[in-house]
Parts: sequence; structure tokens; C-alpha cells
Amino acid sequence: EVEVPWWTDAVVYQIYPRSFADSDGDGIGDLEGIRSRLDHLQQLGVDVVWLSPIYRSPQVDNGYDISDYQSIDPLFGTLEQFDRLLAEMHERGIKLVMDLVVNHTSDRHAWFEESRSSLDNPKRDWYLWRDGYDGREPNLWRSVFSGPAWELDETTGQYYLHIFAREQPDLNWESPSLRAAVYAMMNWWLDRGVDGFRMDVINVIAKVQDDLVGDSTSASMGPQIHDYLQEMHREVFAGRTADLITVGEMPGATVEEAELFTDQARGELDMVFQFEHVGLDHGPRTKFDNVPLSLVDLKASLARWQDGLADRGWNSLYFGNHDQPRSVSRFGDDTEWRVESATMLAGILHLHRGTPYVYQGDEIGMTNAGFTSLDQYQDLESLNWYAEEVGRGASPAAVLDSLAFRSRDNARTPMQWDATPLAGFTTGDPWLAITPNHSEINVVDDRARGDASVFEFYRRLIALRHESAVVAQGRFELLEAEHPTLYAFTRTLGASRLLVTGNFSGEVLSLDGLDPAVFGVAGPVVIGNRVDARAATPLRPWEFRVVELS
Ligand code: TEU
Repeated sequence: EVEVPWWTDAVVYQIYPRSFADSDGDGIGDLEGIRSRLDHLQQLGVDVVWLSPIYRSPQVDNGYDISDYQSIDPLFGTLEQFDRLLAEMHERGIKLVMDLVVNHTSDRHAWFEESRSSLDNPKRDWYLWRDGYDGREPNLWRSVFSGPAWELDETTGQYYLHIFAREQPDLNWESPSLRAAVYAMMNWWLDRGVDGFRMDVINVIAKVQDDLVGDSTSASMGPQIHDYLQEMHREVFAGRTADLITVGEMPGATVEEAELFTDQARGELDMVFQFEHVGLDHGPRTKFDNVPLSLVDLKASLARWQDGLADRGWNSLYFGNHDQPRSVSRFGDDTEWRVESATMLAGILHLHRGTPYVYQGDEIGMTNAGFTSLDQYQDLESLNWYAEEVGRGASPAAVLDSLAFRSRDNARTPMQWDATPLAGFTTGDPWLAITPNHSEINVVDDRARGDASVFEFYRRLIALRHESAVVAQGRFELLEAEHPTLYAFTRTLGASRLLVTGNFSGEVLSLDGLDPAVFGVAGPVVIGNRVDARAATPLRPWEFRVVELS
């Protein structure tokens, strides 16, 4: 038997701490809140929790702007509470992965305050400072959160680069002392017992220095990225015996690049978050332009990633996170067929080869927020986009419509634990409005539904990955690539072969006319999202079914 890494049959659950559970009534989730909900995670059966940032931060970007990497923001708790949470998770057999945000810091980080203080400060080159070019910004890069990616700093008369908010200056990874400081910080957390890192926009750390001045208009990923990741691997991970996991968030990464990043022999990362499939419904100008998603394109994209990483490397699998709309609202039907489509989507995702990521709330089929006025939004990206678009003459109503399907706040509304007025999330004033549908969509009600519980279906999917080698390891083959509503593929390992089918529509889907040697096989149903599932029968609306072929 081939030795495979432990995370090939693991499932990761992402917690967005400010929206998970609030223990002290300030309206913001916290570490003690998470600790009080560990039963939920253990019953679901997840192996790993990834915590979005909890470090000290001015919270301009909800913690992705860090002012001290080695302390906990008082909003979330204390280091002692963190240690207790970690210990209790470990007692329950759950690993904890931290968010590592080292493309940038907060502008309030001591490193940046030193760096900006003078041209010859020893930390000057820890950030990316440039003179203006032709009386304007050094180059034409735009910030992801609107406006130019450069800010003039009065103290020294130079500009600093910020790919994200003005309050998130980019670090200069060309500096060896900066890199050493980052590795020291990572080692400090691993020594404390954490089990790995999810690395925020890690491919963005390598800038092509020649592009930083002049007319280049879009940020580019430098080839040094592989050197940085290999050095990080040597300095942080290589000497450790613990079972760690690393996942790099990489907007724009191609399959070919991902194969290099995740080939175990190269010593870089275990897996990456790629963005291709979550960009298919974005307009060419901006993600806020909605383009109808074609299932044919979605299948083709995910299949290319399955094939590209079949022999070397490894996929991470996700349909949602704290930056994306809710998956049931985006890819399913969050009204009439909410439960069926949420479970079908989960089934299709989890039956791919790779490590599945469950975003908090997806396990009960939470939906988009349904906000209709600007004052309901908190996310700086949404607020900046609104101001920019309306400033260009767009109609406020149209921009609000685009926020209603694309704003990151859709996935950030508080976790819906029960039907009480504050959803069991807080006793205070929630930082972001609770979705009114929490009176029907919540953990207590969902779990009371028996066979129709979304949570119960996720639990079975996760258990299946743990038990079934073909689900964890089997080779993927896409079927019926051109079918507009059928998602079908096989997974094969040795003599064991599964047929996976999902109906991406609210209509009955007949399998007549499809290859009878596959779709006509009356094998046992391994898992399905509808009661009384039988192989080789038409798929009911949003039905998901896995059949054993041999
Ligand atoms: O996101 C980086 C990223 O590329 C996005 O998904 C981004 O939110 C989106 O493209 C904006 O349109 C990471 C974090 O996940 C995100 O929450 C942070 O805001 C961002 O980095 C900056 O740290």
C-alpha cells in the first residue's frame, strides 16, 4: 500500500470568528463562543478547523489587517483562552489551522510604523516604497478594494504599495530579514501547538520588481514565489514531526502552477485554493457584474483541475468561504429546493478527489443575506465599490442589486443556531444583521428534520470520506461533459468504481439515452440526498446519488 498524507481523507471546517458564536454579548463572535460550540463540530465529524484571523487588528478588513501577529485581538479573547480552545479541540481529535496573512500587515503594525518613519530606517525595505512616476503613482495598479494601489506618505514623500486597502501595506518579501521575522512568527505558533496554516493570497507575495514603476496595470506574480515557499518549508515545516497541513490561497493560479506548488517532492505546499470555478459567473470588468453560470463550464473547469493534479499535487475543494456568496444561493435554488440543492452541491463537491472545505453555515444550508439597503453592509469592499460605481454614474438601485448577489457580507451574517430573535448567536447587538430566515433555517430546526437534515447529510458525507478509499483516493473521470443539467463522473480505485450523479435543476432528469453500461447499472446506492433512492431511475429535482458500479 502506498503511504498517503493524512489530509487526503480529511475534511476542513472554516470558522469566521466574528460571525460564529458570541459569548460576551458585544455582538461579535469570540474564542469562548467557539469553545462553547465544539460539540457541533465534533458531531459533524470534521478533522480540521481553519480559523479566519483572530490576531490583534484595527479590523479594517475584519482581521485581515494585522497589527500584531503574536497576540489575540481583545474582541476575540486572550492567549490563555486560545490555548484552552486549542487543547479542547485536540482532546476531541480536531486540528486547528491558523490564517497566515503575510502579504501585508496593518498600517498600525509596529513594523510599518518603523518603516515609514524615515528613508534609512532598518525596516524601510520591509515594505514596498517607490518614488512617484511622472508626477503620479509609481505604476497604474489598482487596489482590489477600489482606487489606486499606492498611497503617498507625507513623512518621506514616497508612495507605499497596498494591493488591498490603504490600511494594508504590502510586505517586501525580497528582504531576507523580513522573511526571517515571518518564519520566526510561524514557528512560534507551531510551537504553541497549532496544526498548520491557510496562507492568505500567498502567491501575491512575490512581486515582479520591474513592474512596480511605470505603466504596468495589473499585479503580477513573480517567479521567486517557489523559492520563498521552499525556504519557508525548510525554515518552518521540514524539521517537524507533527501532522501539519498547509493550504495557499492563490487567486489567478493555473493548474500547471498548482501542480508545482503542491507536488510533495518540491517541498512547497500541501494544496492551494484556486479561483477558476468561482470566477465563471464574474463579468469581464468586475466580479460585481453577474454572468449566468453554465454548468458545462463549471464541470469543465473542475474536471481540468482533477485531471491536472491526478498524478502529482492535490486539490482543495470549495464552493464557498467568507469572500464568496453563499453556495446554495449562487449555484442552487435557495427557495423551493433549498435543502435538496444545498445537499446536492455538498455531495458533488465532496465526491471529487481533494480535501473538501465546509464553510460555517453551509452545513445547515444558510443563504445569502438578502440586504436591500446600503446601511446593512459592513464590508469595505462593498462600500468602496458602491461609492466608486455610483460616482461613475451607475444607478444606486443597480449597484445594490449587484451587492445583493456578490457582496462578501452575504457569507458573513451571524451563524443561525436557533429560531430565537438573536439566532442564539449573541445576547447583544449583532455586528452584522442576522438573516430574517433564521426563524426557519437554523441548527436546531435543521437537526430536528431527521432524513431531511442538511447537517445530517454533511455528517454522512464526511464519514464516507473517512471510510471509503475510493472516495478519498479514486481516480476521477467526467461523464456527459456537454449535458446542461447533469453533473456526472466516476471515481475508480482498483476494482472499486462509483458513479456520482447530481441534477442541477428543479426538473426531473431522465437518464434514458445515456450509456446504459454506466447509468443503467442497478448497483447499491452508497449515499443520496433523497429518501428511497434507487440506481438507474430518473433523478428527481436536485437529486444527488452515488451508485456502486463494481
Ligand atoms: O482574499 C483575497 C482574494 O483574492 C479574495 O477572495 C478577495 O476577497 C476578493 O477577490 C475580493 O474581491 C483574502 C481574504 O480571504 C480576504 O478576506 C481578504 O480581504 C484579502 O485576502 C486581503 O487580506
